[in-house]
Amino acid sequence: MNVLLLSMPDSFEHMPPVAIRMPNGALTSLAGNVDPHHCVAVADLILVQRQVRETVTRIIRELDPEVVGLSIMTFQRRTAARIIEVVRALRPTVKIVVGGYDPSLAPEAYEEMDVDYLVRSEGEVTFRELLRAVEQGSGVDRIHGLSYRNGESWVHNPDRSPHRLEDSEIRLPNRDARVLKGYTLLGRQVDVIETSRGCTYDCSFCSIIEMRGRNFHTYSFDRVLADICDARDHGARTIFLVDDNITLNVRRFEALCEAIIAAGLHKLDYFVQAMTSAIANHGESLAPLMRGAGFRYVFLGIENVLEGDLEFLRASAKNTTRTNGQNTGNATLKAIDYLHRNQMYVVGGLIVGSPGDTRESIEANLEFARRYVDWPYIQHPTPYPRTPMTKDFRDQGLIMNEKLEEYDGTTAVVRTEHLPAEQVEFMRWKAERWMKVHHIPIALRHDPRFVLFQGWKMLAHTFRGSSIRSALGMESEKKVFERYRAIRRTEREYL
Ligand code: B12
Ligand code: SF4
Repeated sequence: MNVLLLSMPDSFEHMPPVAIRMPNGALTSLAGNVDPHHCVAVADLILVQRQVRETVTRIIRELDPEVVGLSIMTFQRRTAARIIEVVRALRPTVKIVVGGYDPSLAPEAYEEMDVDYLVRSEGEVTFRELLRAVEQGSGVDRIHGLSYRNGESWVHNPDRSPHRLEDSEIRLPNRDARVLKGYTLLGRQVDVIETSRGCTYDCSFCSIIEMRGRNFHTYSFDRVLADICDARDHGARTIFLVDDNITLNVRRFEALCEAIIAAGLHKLDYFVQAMTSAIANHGESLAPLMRGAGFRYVFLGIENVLEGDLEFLRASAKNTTRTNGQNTGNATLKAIDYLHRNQMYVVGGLIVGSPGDTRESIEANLEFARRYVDWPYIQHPTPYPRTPMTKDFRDQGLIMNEKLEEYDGTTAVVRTEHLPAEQVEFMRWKAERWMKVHHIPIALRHDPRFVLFQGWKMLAHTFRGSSIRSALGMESEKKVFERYRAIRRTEREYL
């Protein structure tokens, strides 16, 4: 059968498509795990953000798929609904399947759409079984993890347990299935790799626990190294490790760094997400190994520098440093110090706008970011389906905006007890633009060609909304902010 898999074009403020266009790892993993006689095409629509309708139409005409699958996050739901309409109009009898975080956590939202099947949580085996059933015209009622339309109603089969990745059931991704080009991270071709899945923490803003429960499974190093080689052979020079929490098992992470070095794969650049506590408590041995293996940017889940906010976010435990078995305070500064001493850069993941936040508490976090992080990745708490935080915000009546396409992390959709949502967003936006400018000399040293040719576009993106009048101080920052928000609104209309 011909199968088309699509990821959505929607991006958010910290992923300017001029500089960052990453592949969706889920779709190549699905493509690598269907029965081999199927012909699968993967199209990451982030690569054609301004030609979505034309591209989907062209690929559907060329491939003539019997099944079309879409991978969807919550802020992409509206775009997904529009793409589904386009696909249905072109091929009325095609089977449409949705999967990913949003369909898994809010399946009811898809029952109103013209969708045939919905895959909940991990998809490789469920999707493989679904294609077999569609091809053979057999029933789907025994496929775990699948929901399907049955006349006017929907049937939700029992859940599928998380895969034990250790048993090698999940084969390598199929990167040959990609039909669009142009992946980049600051001018170098980028690819994504998984070494593990799952997390045992339960931060209140994170969707992971509702998605798959509290567990942690790992791929063998042989498989991970083969995956990195495959990404490199497909042209990647930068690798993004998309593990939910690779730092849960620090000894394994250290051994992985050693394996990357031993395999000679340390000449690639690596990006990874990490907990501050793991880096702070094991940085002495871990950080030099990471640097040796080629890690360059580390996305640190700092979340907040104030204890009260960390408690609300349920993120205190993963941000605590320990000395001689005793908790000895916040781990963030120690973690940053280890990374900096080993020539790595810190992408500072912070969340501002929790219910108790005041102007002063937000400013304390922004000031921290100005002083210590190399690249800010500051977001607002966003009430994604079924997270514990969503319930807290709803109970307190603090959710101000129900337009899901604006749930992109940098649009404040909740207010605090003391500040309106817009004020929270304004403070972050104003501070963050200048923090990004400070990183340009470092990017210039590493990627001079890219920064010289594309740097101005990145600056234009960062400062969109500004004008000559505002640069001369003849217009207020609030006015520029309003223009920026209007531009964001039009950007979100992908088709
Ligand atoms: C890596 C990652 C990123 C990377 C993305 C790199 C990339 N291009 O892949 C970066 C850092 C750039 C990123 C950015 C964002 N992310 Co993010 N990210 C993740 C993370 C850590 C892992 C996702 C991943 O790749 N997993 C590996 C793949 C294989 O698993 P998977 O995606 O779940 O796919 C499986 C199933 O879902 C299913 N499936 C998925 N799609 C489909 C489609 C079909 C047809 C089928 C059948 C099955 C299926 O099968 C797959 C294989 O088993 C998750 C989870 C977490 N712990 O935080 C968050 C997460 C997905 N991100 C999230 C969000 C909100 C964002 C941002 C909007 C803001 C932010 N928080 O940073 C931006 C938006 C990016 C953009 N487009 O502009 C949310 C989504 C919540 C929601 N309800 O929508 C998550 C869950 C984090 C959270 N807050 O809880 N992210
Ligand atoms: S540590 Fe990271 S992956 Fe784990 S629950 Fe918290 S935010 Fe989610």
